[in-house]
Amino acid sequence: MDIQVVRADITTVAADAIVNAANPSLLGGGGVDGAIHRAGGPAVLEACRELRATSLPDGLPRGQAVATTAGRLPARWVIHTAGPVFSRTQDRAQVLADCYRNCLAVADELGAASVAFPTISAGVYGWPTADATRIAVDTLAETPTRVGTAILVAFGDEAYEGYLRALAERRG
Ligand code: AR6
Repeated sequence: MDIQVVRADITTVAADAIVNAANPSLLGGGGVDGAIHRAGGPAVLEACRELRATSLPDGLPRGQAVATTAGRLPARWVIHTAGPVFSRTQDRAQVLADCYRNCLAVADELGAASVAFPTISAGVYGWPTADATRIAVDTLAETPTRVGTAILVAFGDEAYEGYLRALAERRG
């Protein structure tokens, strides 16, 4: 899989699927979640409510992922995942890696050729950006998938530099 890094607002990225750093309720919030619901329009929230009423009555477990329509966004699907709140214990890092792995698994089921990711857990959930970007790069590079292109969307300089550093270290 080709891994690209861009500086952008993810709601403007025309990938087949964009990933939402959501929460277990799936019913919206701040940060990138708020931006995606605002730009995608009511169809995205409607699809999330439908999931809560059917397959996910208790919400989306952290580390898991589920797809909905992208509404008015320039993407075909939104893949929602709920990241872990930061703590220094190793199992929390596994849950963050699970978010990336499960988003790719959902993208494979959809047949998405390109997937754009925000820096999951690096905002409201408090994960240090340098560590969050490294987990993103390492997990995406090491997960088998039919997705051709992963687009890492940096919303600031720290994330942009973190992605580039993590990629450079992998490429030696
Ligand atoms: N495009 C790309 N990246 C963005 C955008 C955007 N429009 N807006 C923010 N980011 P956060 P989390 C970056 O807080 O830490 C919500 O309330 C941001 O700079 O959106 O996983 C949810 O409902 C940061 O690098 O998500 C949950 O309750 C990254 O996206 C909770 O926040 C993630 O920041 C999830 O917290």
